[in-house]
Amino acid sequence: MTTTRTIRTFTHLIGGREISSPTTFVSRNASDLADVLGVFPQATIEQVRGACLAAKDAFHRWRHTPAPVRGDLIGKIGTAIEREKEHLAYLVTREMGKTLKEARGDVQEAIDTCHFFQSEGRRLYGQTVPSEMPNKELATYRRPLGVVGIVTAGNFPVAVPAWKIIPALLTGNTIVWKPSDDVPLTAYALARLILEAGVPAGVFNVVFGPGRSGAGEHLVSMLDEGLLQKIAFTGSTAVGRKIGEIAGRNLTHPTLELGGKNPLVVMRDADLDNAVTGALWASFGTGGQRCTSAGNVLLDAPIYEAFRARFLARVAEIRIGDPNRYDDVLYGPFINERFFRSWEEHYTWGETDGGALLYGAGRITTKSRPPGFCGDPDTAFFGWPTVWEGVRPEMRLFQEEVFGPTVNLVRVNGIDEALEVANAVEYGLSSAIYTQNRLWAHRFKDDIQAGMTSINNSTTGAEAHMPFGGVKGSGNGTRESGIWVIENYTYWHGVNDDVSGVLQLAQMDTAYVAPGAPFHVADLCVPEMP
Ligand code: UN1
Repeated sequence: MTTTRTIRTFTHLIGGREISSPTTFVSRNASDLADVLGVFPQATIEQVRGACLAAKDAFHRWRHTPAPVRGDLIGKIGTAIEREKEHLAYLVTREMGKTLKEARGDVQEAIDTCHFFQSEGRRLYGQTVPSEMPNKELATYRRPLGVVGIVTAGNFPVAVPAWKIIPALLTGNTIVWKPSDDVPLTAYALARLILEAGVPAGVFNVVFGPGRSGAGEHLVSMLDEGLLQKIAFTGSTAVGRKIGEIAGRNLTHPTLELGGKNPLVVMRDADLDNAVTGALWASFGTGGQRCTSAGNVLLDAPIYEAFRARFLARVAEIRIGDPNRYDDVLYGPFINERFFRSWEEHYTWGETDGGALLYGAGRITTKSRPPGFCGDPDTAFFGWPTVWEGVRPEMRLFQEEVFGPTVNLVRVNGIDEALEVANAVEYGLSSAIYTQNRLWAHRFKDDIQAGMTSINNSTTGAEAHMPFGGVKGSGNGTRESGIWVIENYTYWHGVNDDVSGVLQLAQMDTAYVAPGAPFHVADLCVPEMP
């Protein structure tokens, strides 16, 4: 659908001002690439530096704004997002391509995050600690880090930025945010709601542009200029490693939320209907474009054939199409052409590695469309739901994140092999097991190498106040959400307050109690112990 409405040009939001750039890019409707949603500026390195300097100038005042007052502002951000929930969700569906139901969930996750952190402003506890000296007090304080650079992906355009922005603001940091160039319109809308709530000029700044050779790289390079005290990133493991190196050489601790190839195990005693529904949603919900999507479904040998038959029957019924026009589709288009191309390439891995293709035929076109496809496939990049079997841990199909609608069925025999195979992947973000056996469920949650585990539920769908993050190739151990994220935006400051009026030397002047003469219990043992 081509429209005749005027296309609006947007600006960066830096230091309370609207700033344009010499070069621009456009945002498109993910389901109809001819539909342009807006024109956005591409920040130059000078503009990114300017944004960091604005954030640096604003830091002193913001860190001295009392935390309960900052919390109140977070509450106002939540209220603004809640008020605009339907419109924001509409933008998410158009720009990113997830269904409206999921888009509402994406926005709700940001509202939940605001609700959580609003009261955290009244609870940013430190500790009082006993001293070994008289008339001396010890206490700990959480201190903000300074200017935080935030770089986010396009698949959760509201929730994932909020996971970073909200706790960073609450704890007294100032921010420069570079949203994904797949979703600048949603990002702009979210940013305006954050500013509307009353965030002082310079505390929260937004720069637009591409990641590679653009605003994203410029922002990361500000670590080397000493203008950022932290970078927080959600995206691929390859980019995360590079950011981690730059952050490391500047002795800063980045937040890195990276890829996943998440295992979902179905044991022989599982409720198969529930497991098939869960596996279908985990693999194909959001078109597989969640870092928590299931990549390998591990099936216990006795139920392998039964599961496969039921799963394939359900896959053939999946409804796919433009979620703006069809409200019953399971998934829409690829977020961008790059994700489509790498998903398309994974078909060649299957051929090279010897995986057997059970279902799927690459890009959906007018000549090649699955039975559940609705509408015109040529308006964007849509992919067939794809299912492989005969996949083993040494294969690329098993190991690498694809970020698209594809899943591998992997045969295992018993809980020991299920765990061994589930842990054979280089990632460790999410995981799931379907079983009624409490011991198997217990062993899985005890031994699985992952940051998150579901028992009888999908690998996706973490709640907004649980620790989100992974192990191994999925990140550097930082966590988002809930109380755990606060560690990543503050440092602990230990304070000794000596009111004694004299120099008291810890460890040396401490009046440890002198022990009395030793008492030997053996003296009471009559007759003597053999
Ligand atoms: C992501 O894909 O980067 O747990 C985040 C989930 C969502 C968040 C996913 N709540 O699937």
